[in-house]
Amino acid sequence: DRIVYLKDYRQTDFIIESVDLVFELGEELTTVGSQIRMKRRPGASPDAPLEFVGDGLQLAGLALDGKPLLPERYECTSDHLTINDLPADDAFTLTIKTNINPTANTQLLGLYRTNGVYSTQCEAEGFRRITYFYDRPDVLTVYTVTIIADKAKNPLLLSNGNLVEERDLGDGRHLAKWHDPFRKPSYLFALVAGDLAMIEDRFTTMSGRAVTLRIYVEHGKAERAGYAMDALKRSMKWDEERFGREYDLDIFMIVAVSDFNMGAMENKGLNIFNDRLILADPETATDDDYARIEAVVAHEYFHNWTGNRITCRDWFQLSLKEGLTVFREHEFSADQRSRPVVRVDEVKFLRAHQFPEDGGPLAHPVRPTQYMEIDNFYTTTVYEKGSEVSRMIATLLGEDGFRKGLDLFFDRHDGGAVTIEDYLKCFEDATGRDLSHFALWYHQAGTPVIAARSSYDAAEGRLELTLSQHTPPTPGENDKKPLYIPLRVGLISPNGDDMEPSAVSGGERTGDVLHLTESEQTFVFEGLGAKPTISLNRDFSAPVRVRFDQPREDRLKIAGAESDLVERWDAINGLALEVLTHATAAVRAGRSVDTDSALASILIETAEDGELEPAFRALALTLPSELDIGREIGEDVDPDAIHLARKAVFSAIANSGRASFARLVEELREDNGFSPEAGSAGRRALRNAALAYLAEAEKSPLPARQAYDAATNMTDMIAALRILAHQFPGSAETSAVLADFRQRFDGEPLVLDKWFTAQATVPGEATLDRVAELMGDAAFDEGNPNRVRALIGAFASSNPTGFNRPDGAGYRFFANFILATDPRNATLTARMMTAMRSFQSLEAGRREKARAEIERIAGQEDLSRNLRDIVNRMLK
Ligand code: B3K
Ligand code: ZN
Repeated sequence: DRIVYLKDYRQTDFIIESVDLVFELGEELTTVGSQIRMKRRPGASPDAPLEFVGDGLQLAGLALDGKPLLPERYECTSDHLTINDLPADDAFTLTIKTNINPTANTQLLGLYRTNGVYSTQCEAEGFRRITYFYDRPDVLTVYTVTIIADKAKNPLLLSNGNLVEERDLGDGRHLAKWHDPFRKPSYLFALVAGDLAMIEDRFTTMSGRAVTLRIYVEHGKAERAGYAMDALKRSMKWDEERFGREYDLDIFMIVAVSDFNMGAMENKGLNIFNDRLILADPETATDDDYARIEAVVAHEYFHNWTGNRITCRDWFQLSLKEGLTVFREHEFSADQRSRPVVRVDEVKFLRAHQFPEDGGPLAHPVRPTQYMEIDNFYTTTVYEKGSEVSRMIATLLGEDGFRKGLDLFFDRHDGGAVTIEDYLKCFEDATGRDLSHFALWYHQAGTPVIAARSSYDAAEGRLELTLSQHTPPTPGENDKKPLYIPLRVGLISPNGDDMEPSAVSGGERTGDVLHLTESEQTFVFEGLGAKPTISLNRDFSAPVRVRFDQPREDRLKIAGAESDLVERWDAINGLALEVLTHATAAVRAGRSVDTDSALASILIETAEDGELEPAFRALALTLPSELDIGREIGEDVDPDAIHLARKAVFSAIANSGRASFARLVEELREDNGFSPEAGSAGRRALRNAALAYLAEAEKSPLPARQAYDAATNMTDMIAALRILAHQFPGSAETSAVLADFRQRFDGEPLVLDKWFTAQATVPGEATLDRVAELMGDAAFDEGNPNRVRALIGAFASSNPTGFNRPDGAGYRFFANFILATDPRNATLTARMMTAMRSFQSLEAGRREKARAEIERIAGQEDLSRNLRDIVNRMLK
């Protein structure tokens, strides 16, 4: 299999001036006509052939300036088209016809038809499944798209840009023609045809232009698109206010489809979404769904500037658009909701997904230098770590400096396809700060570990803080260099206020940010009237692990009173992890679990603290998951021991806080209707977290059963159902509620996904059989990625005891599923396979059984390139 290297990048020999596409849509036979106006690039060799790529294509015609090309002039297979003897200087027009079958396209990449709707997914390399082309992000051109289709079945014909023509063809078919004035790469091309419902709204941009907004969804679901529309308008406004970015076409459309490989896609003027990220109402969507919808609608919209107007030169630069857009999305969410709560969620996500990626066999830099399959690089490293890197630039330059740099980026590179170096250069030029050392964040993989030690000289009022950094080796990269790390550090006085030293030496300090640039550095703080409590990495200013052997009383102080809520949560979480890992060790050693009462007190006090917002209290009250504990332990992991230990700690907290939990459940009852707004969501989160403890303390399914019956929204309903399924498996109440839910939401696949997941994640050996049984449920559809992820994906990635059954049956089942599904949808199987990437951290028995199954997959001959790439790297 071919490997693509960054160092091999070179420009194309030909330039495309414009392309005209004509689609005659047929369910099993769609013909695609492509008329490309092009010319040789000045300076390119006069006899270089034209080399286009395809993927599984069938050529149905080829002409140059209107005359059919003789076979000796070209060479064509299903995956490439090479044409010789093209004009040295003159412009020419190439006409290519291909035949494709959208119904047979189960990969959901290129043009596919499911559920009666034609839609496309072209990023990263899907356009080549439609026609032969320069399917690469640095070839930008103007598209005109004509769609012809049966009118009764496809009243709706959409593509990028503006509608310029629409007419009946008289034979039952009709035609629509779209023109997108903005030059774009092929990965942003989109087409949708079918019969859908629509909601419409308007937005007036800051310069006074009226933009029509439309969201298309399945018939009968239009009322569920309102929240997405609201989120879209808020995103448009926010991007104007915060970054001065205005929308540029007269219409912005979103289409929700039910069969989609990922979350959503930012096609110019025509975003295509997984319907689970559009559809919401109180009865069918949870608060988390609302938050995701808001974030993803914003994310895809923000791509219009960061990704579409300025795109990537090549796919190695993917984080140029993704990391930056995630950062913009995070800032938007922080402004719409509670900033510290949003930040804590980001930290949790990064630690749960990106850190393990960075510490495992699939580790790669934010800007990789090689790939076998680019689809496998849409990772948490490229996205979330990439976002953290942009956040660190903002931390180093300040909000104004960051804005200046970004303004320059938009000015300088609008309409371009650029690199991460181009991006960094804008911040350097706008602020005068040298970012050459900082740039290493893009090129070096692995999560840095910062070790800290401190000493305080009371007589001198001087604190010395020594920080050292070390990045563990990652595959193919043993030798790590010190990074440029901005670390926000708080010094807290005995009475809880922040202290400001009279002088700081040992390295640069801007505001409360220490610039850690060496492998070891000692910062000296002078003029401190009392011994401070040190709070490291406030607001999670750098994506690092911190090892700081801090006295327990300091950690308790941070957990109880730190003004930076992110650090406060982290201290609470750290105490919980410590208790839970000790408890796990005790279980494995056959000792009884020592359930620390300091932890229980701090959790209960925080949960009851009316000064704090409920969403934060809910975060504090929720114990780290079994997966979190496994990651903290890191090696020789025994999921069963973790499960027992967590259960014991959970139960002890439940018992000691029983009265408080009962009170919270009572007080937080909300009677005046549902609002998806963050404050109400926080109250529901706190109440449901308390309910889980209360049910445990009462050793009874009744409180959850009552909550289920009383629930008036999906958040409360699914929370109650989960408590029953996870804490009271096999009880009569649990069976009754599971059956009720199944029947009540029959015909609502997105809601039943929650039902699948709640059951697939029930701890214990018995779940495997239940998952296998659920595959036979009428609502399960192995061709639909949402269903597959909700049931099998959740089982593999979020059920440590069930999936890692000591007998290896979980792995065998999963491997069989992956092998059976790979031919159908390789993007999906490769992505799901990463659930096993941390198998080396398991205890030896499970580890070897897991390895054997991964090896069994790797031993098959006809694996997709996607899956082959993942299993090969996992086994290296
Ligand atoms: N850019 C798309 C992701 C495409 C994934 C291709 N395998 C959505 C997003 O990040 O906004
Ligand atoms: Zn994106």
